[in-house]
Amino acid sequence: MIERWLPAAASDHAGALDGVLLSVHVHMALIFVLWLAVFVIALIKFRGGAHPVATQAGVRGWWPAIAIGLVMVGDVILLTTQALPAWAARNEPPPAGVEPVEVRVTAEQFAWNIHYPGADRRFGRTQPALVSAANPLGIDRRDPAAADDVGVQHVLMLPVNRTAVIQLTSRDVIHSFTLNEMRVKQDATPGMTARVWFTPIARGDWEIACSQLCGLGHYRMRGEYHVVDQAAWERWLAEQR
Ligand SMILES: [Cu+2]
Repeated sequence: MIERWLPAAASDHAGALDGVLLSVHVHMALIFVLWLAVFVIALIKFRGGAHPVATQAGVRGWWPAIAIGLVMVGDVILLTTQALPAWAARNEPPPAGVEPVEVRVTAEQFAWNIHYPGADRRFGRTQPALVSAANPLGIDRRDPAAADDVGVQHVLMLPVNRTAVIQLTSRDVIHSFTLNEMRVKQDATPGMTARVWFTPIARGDWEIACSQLCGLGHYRMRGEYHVVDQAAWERWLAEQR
């Protein structure tokens, strides 16, 4: 129902998060309508014409407590049945038994540097001293594990229906790695590596956004991400090497 106002839901957990969003909005809409009704009733009932002298006593009764109690009950139901389970599922490690695609993403002002480990599934050594325009990740090609590694800027390529694990960090300030269609948003913090995982379930071409105001060039800190077939993904990786 809420999907029509949202970007495409293209990961397997997107439905759960959209469900939380919908429930929160329904909850807030109900509260808004009821408070508005109380407000309008109060405006009419306690208008100056009917009450020339103000009373300091206020309104007595159980209704205010019942109303606030109902809101709290609604909040607790929402938290325990939807929000906390969805959050807990995101914090679990990726499901055992599946072979995830692991990618490192290093944010910087104002770029996304993306490191693929290649066919050996091992990330080669990186060294800050080797960082240059041609090698933004500083991949050390003398390391055998780095021989088939791929380092690119701004292009995240993922195979469909395979869990992707992103190891995310930043080289300078805090950025926020955002894949709207995957319902993924994670801060990239210098000195820390955050792990975020998801499973794309639909093919498509979308945009990586930075959703943390990170400097003057924040607006142009965009990348692209593509979810493609396994074969197309392997072909693309081979082409990059
Ligand atoms: Cu940024």
